[in-house]
Amino acid sequence: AWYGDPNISYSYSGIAAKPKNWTPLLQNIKILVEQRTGEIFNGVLVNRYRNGQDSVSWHSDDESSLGPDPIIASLSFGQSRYFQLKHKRKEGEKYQLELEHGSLLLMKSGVQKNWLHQAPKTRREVAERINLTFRRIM
Ligand SMILES: O=C(O)CCC(=O)C(=O)O
Repeated sequence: AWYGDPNISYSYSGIAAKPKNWTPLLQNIKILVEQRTGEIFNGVLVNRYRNGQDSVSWHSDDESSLGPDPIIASLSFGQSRYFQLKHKRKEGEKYQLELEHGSLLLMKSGVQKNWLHQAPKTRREVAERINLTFRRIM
């Protein structure tokens, strides 16, 4: 689901999505994320991973509506899942993080331009996870 300020429009996975209105809870979380990161956001994409088969494969969040150098804050709840990064040009340069309940990952300047990321499937028996990615539509 995509939530945000009423005037923004964002296209992802080939879908042009008008945002749902901020809920009071999401608005409060957004303010806390802005205070913690020092960045300003106007939308949040909410993804639910029901089990280990729900995943997001390699991509960059580099749609033109996010501007030339998107800054993205990713907040995770529930089941820990792996988050992997690989450099677009430097063969073999890759990282894996475990995003735990309550973790906040900030993808800063240059990350979307130079790196791909994914939240891969797992064969482990895992519970549900919710991930919020705060974005700024330009
Ligand atoms: O769920 C995650 O940690 C990653 C989500 C993601 O890659 C995205 O929303 O672009």
